[in-house]
Amino acid sequence: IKHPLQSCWTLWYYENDRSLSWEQNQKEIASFQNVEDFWSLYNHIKPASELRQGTDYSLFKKGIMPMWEDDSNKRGGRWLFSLDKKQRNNELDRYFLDIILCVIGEDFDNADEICGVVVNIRQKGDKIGVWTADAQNSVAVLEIGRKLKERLHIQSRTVLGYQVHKDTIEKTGSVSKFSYTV
Ligand code: M7G
Repeated sequence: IKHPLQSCWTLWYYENDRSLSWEQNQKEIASFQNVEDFWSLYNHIKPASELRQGTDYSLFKKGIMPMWEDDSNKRGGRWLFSLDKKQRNNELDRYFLDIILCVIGEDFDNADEICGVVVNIRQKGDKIGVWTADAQNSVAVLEIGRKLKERLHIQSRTVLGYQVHKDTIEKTGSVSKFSYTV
């Protein structure tokens, strides 16, 4: 017997091919809706730490594209986990897996607000984002942020920030402000 998940999830892979648009570089890999199929997929793909720089994995509820423009994302934002370079070797994969398990387990009062998870593999430091649907829904955003921080055993003095996608899109320079912190 397979153990069903609350939602069906789709894994995407992004690779930067300059001859294609950003959207065209998002490739759908596979979908799953039970725990066993999640593990066979997870065990089959390269861990994030072994991907090339400039690539992403995105795991979104089926039907939501892993981009700001999707109707489910356009009013939303992300809880951002910024890792430093040395964390790729020992912490990135564990963080990403723990976040995925929280998200697909829908272990939140406001699990409906979660759209997906993205990991960006970048030279300047890898990032994991947990995308939620409505940046104005402060109750949901904060509940999700607090729970993630607790589940991932992030030290209380480490600040986790939430960025509204609109601010990320319009940002000038390399930093965009946090609308919430936990
Ligand atoms: P990134 O890959 O999120 O982070 O954004 P990085 O700056 O650390 O590499 C890099 C660029 O990819 C953005 O400036 C956009 O040009 C493009 N991009 C990223 N995202 C998440 C989107 C998206 O959702 N939609 C579109 N159209 N472009 C995006």
